[in-house]
Amino acid sequence: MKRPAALTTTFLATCTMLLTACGGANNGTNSVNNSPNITTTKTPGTTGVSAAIPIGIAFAQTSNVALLGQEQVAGAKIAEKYFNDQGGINGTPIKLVFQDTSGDEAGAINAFQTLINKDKVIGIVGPTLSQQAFSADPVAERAKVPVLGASNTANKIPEIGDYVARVSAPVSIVAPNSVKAALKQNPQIKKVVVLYAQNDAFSKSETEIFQKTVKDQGLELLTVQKFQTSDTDFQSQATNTINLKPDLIIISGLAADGGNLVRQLRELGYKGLIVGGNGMNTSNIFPVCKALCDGVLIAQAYSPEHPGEINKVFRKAYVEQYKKEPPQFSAQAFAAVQVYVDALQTLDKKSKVNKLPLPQLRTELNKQILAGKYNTPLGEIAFTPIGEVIQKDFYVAQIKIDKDGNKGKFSFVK
Ligand code: 1QQ
Repeated sequence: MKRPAALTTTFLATCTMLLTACGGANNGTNSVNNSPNITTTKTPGTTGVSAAIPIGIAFAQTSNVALLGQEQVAGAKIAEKYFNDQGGINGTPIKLVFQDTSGDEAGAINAFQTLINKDKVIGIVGPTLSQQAFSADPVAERAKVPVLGASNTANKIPEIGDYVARVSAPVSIVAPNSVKAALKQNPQIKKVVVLYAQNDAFSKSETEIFQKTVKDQGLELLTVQKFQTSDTDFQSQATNTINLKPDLIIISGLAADGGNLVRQLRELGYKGLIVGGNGMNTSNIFPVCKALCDGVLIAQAYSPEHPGEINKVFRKAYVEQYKKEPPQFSAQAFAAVQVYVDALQTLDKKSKVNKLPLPQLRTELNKQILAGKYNTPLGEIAFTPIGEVIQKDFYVAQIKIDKDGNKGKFSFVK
């Protein structure tokens, strides 16, 4: 058996790539930034943002969840530079304040508390996972600080509170597209196995949608198999799955576990189509399943080809820096920062934002976010009164890995 060796190699490869990503759980100290904050209040009771307007960014920069979070950091940084080059908020620059959420709830709560109480941000983008949002967003809600989810796609995220909205379209709208794309590629598909990570809120929410889609499409659901996002050995689930001879396998998990599951299904001989969910929507799974990632279908809430000026600018900046097409998580993070910038600009024209007391600015900004329309790289978006994103265009991509098994890309099929 060469599986254990392959597993170790994969884990090491992932760690090397991420540098700090495999350092373990957040102990609550590594996300605290002790350097002086140039945007600290100078005028008592106001934001005192003479230097820059601080926007909090709470993404996973360590742990396996950084496989997803690092793409978000990239998108947010491109937005910061672009909008400041354009003059910021009517002449005042924005400053993104990054706090690492790591991969769990405690890390996200810690990052939110630091951003709200120490960094005195006007609003927050994040956290990376819905699993984290259900714990951390209520902290912002109680403090009356706006939160924009840039990657939270589980059911009932906007319902967390009045100050919670998202630019990331929900699983109910995005996920069915990939199953339909699979049926288009292989109309013979009848029998389906669904697998999901039972310790992750997003995966549980997405699998419900996948299971409903399977039934709605008149397909037979052979079995539902569960795993944990921390699992690396999927021998039993993969064997149970393959023994039932499915024509399609649908996985809801995160990047490391999802990638390993794909790899082990292929190693055990599965030849049919695989649909992966949003947690696998990153080229950071390529080092995990390598050539065996080839062919996985994943629905997308962003296409690099989306027409429109702002997407051209974003795409060009991303390609110049990273030498590949921008991924969905980067585009959504850019869009979330843009929503803050556009809303602040509108608000600033009514009453100068750096003159408003911070609590009032946070509340006014929250109202303005929900009222606006935004022309982003995701297309034109707006929000329902409870903060759910309204977005028009969705896509499906398929992973294509080069012959040598080392490089790959997301190729759009719809
Ligand atoms: C969620 C997600 C993640 C997989 C995105 C990074 O969609 O947790 O809601």
